[in-house]
Amino acid sequence: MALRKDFLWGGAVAAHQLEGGWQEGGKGISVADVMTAGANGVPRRITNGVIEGENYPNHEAVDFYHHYKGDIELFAEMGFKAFRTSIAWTRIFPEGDEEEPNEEGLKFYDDMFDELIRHGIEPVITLCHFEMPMGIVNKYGGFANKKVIDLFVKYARVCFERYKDKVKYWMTFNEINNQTDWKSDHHLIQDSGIIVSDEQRPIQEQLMYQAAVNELIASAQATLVGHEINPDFMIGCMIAMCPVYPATDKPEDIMMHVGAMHKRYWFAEVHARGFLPEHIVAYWQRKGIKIDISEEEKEILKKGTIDYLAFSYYMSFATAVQGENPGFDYDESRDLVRNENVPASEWGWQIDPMGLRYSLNWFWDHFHKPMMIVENGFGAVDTVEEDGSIHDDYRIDYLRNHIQAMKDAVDYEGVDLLGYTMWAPIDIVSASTGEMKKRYGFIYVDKNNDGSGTLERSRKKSFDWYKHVIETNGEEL
Ligand code: P53
Repeated sequence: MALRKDFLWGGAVAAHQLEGGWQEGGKGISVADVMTAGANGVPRRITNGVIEGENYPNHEAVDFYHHYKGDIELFAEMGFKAFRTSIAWTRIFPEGDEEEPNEEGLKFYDDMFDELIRHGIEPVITLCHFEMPMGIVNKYGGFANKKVIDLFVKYARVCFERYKDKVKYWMTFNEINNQTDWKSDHHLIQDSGIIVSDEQRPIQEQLMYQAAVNELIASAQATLVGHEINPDFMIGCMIAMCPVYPATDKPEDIMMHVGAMHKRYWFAEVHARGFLPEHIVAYWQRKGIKIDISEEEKEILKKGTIDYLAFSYYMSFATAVQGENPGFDYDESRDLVRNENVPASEWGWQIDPMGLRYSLNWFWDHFHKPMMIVENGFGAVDTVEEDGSIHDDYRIDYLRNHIQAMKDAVDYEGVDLLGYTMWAPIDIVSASTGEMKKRYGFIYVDKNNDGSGTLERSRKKSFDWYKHVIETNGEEL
């Protein structure tokens, strides 16, 4: 088997990481707007509102808001068939709970989608990519609150209705499973809009599970609404796939791998199969975690399953059992070990192309749903030569090896793959660190960590390489 003829080659980004224009067109403040710039090993801080004198890299980002026409022109030059981005919830509902949507925000995406379509590029759209309105965080406490389900479904309905003739491929929540690492304040606010108060610290894990369940219900409900509006919609989930290998062949480590896969991927089980898997229900009971879910909501989960499974893949993890742990309960902040069989990037992300083939097989064997790889890429420091050229052979190597592994899963194992949108075709703000210098793009943007730079765009060596990959439908890497 080979890649399908209509394979969706392209690139992926998220609104808050490239648009900028944080106060333009009536946009409200999102969780990304209160995150400061961090660095490698230095976490981003979440400030109480926007504070004068702090560096918030997402406020301007790379100003796609004003540059999108030129940028799309460059994507078209590479031959993109698809472009994945997100709608900033705060452009449509600035606070999150308004009666009426913001027309100027809707208009911006109308124009941008038109521009893509004019170039023959299919928009692939995420509804919620780490950019929940701060209004929802402050007034409702984020997704731990059931009321937020309705706010999300309303927002989804507005988008589906408005763009029903322009967008076919949708995703509800980006990397819904990053919050598996529930001890991380960063993941809780990014995924669920939760800022944990001192009183809530003891129930932090329960808060995460309740928020995730509410998101899964909201996702299923939105999927049902979307299919009513346009039965041709393809509505998917989006999972951060970092397969967790057993570090050794000790039986306990194998079970630890099973426990880790359960904890990281039960989200996908609900999205794809429509019910809460037994292992997670058993875990909640054992830990005294109380989850509020009605019979009616369970019915929604059952009916609103996904049409395709989208996932990101950057790296694999490895785990080994640490001491007494009969439940093989995986704690992501404790149970990961370095896998010495694979190298790592400067940011410590383990580079493992075979892990992508493994992931495609794991998802396929579990769910038998069509898949899309909606993120895969290499964050690295680029050097601009005297003449302005950038020789990013390390990026080409990373992508080549991963695309080869993806093709192998199609050729050898016959998995059903719809497309591949690499992260990110143009340099943008890093989600985890807020840096500019952790670059992913084929297109260089002259912008630095401290916010300086002309925002000028230029082509890296990888630009022509990817163009050729698309031209040959992945035959020549
Ligand atoms: P940055 C963790 C693990 C894997 C992917 O990440 C992750 C994360 C959370 O940061 O995020 C995804 O920019 C995410 C994108 C993000 C991209 O990976 O930290 O969906 O928004 O930019 C790359 O290097």
